Amino acid sequence: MIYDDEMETLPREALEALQLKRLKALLERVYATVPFYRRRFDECGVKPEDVNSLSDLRKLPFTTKDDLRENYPFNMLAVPMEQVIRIHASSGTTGKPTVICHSRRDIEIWANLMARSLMATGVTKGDSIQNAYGYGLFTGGLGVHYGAEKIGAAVIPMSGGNTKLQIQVMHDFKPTVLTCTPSYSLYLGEMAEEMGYSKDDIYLRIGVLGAEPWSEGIRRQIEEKLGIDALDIYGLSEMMGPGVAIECKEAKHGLHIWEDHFIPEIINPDTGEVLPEGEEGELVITTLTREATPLIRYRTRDITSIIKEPCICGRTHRRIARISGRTDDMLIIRGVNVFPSQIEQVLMQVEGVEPHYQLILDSEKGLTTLEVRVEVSEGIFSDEVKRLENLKNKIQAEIKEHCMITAKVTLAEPKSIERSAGKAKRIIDRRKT
Ligand code: DLL
Repeated sequence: MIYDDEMETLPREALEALQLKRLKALLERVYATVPFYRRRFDECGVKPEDVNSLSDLRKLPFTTKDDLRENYPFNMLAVPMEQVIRIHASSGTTGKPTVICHSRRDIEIWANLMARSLMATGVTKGDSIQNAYGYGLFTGGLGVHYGAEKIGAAVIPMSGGNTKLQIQVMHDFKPTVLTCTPSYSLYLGEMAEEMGYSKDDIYLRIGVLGAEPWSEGIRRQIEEKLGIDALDIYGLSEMMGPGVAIECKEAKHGLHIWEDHFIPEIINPDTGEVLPEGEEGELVITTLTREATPLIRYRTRDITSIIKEPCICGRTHRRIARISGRTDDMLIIRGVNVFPSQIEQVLMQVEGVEPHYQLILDSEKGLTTLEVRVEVSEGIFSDEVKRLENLKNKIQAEIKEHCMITAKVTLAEPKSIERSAGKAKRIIDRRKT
């Protein structure tokens, strides 16, 4: 089912005309109201009226997370503070948090895009949604909540954590949809088992999972454990939150990015050059309709590509490939670049390995070393030492073959790696900085 038939299936030509109209209006607006943008545009020698086609967007400078930090908290505002009705901030593991303000219209559009997204995964009015994304400054909880209400589904505002209660509710209230991070959904599946419930005791049919990278291997594990269709949802606080892009249930391949509100570009992260459609690089997004904190050519640091082929679902908005990592998460092990997702893919192919792992970085004589700590299943762990040793060697060899790096592999006891109610923390950096 399609939430907004007209917009979601708008012919490409009309969609691009709408983008250009919105882009021009946006540039006029930010140039007039945000000193930061006026200064940046002036430095580059461009005026809003120089942008007359979508490809002219390339004339404009990028905006980065550092720009948001330097303008902390409210210097990027494009509307008077009285028009702001909500303020979110991202956690800021490195440095100050980034602050994003929303006008009434921003919240309304976000709710609509979330409604589109949920419906694309197969959620309808009759569904009830166990929303286990965190409510608070994090955008997951409230983002899903407003979208679910828009389509008239019943939301259970659980937020993250309190895992035993989540299972009780999942069993007793019979929700049909689960929204949380992929890693938390695995933990919920594990806890359900521990509490003596099987797949047949829970009634979930769909999982709308995102906020962190995950692989096809993890998807299979989640679908199997919970008996659901697990779909990928992408978003970031800077754009609004969840619902920027979504996998549709028809293709279950690539995520439609809502192009009437966002213009995606893929760039070479080192040179800033725009890459041809289909090539992998850093995703850059321009917000077309955001009022309070519009962003021009915002560098997301997320790595993906644009899928050229039209989708079988009939939506005309292009798809981005599953996010394969972040530019700042790339590991360099003795000169070889590797993303955590590549290691995850290898691990998920090995029988007896559980979807819980950590990548521990350390340094030895100035060089980065990597330890892959991965849980193995119960049966295997109680096996004889020799078999464990063989498994370890096998994982090490597979990593060497597919990622071209040498990693130390440690097998961890089942359930020994800490579980998270939100985004999993998989990289532990012990290098001295
Ligand atoms: O994570 C918003 C969100 C909430 C998205 C719920 C989906 C569901 P931030 O905390 O600002 O916002 O983090 C944004 O998380 O730049 C990506 O690196 C990562 N991310 C989000 N969704 C995905 C995904 C929310 N589906 C950052 N796959 C982004 C991979 C994702 N990474």
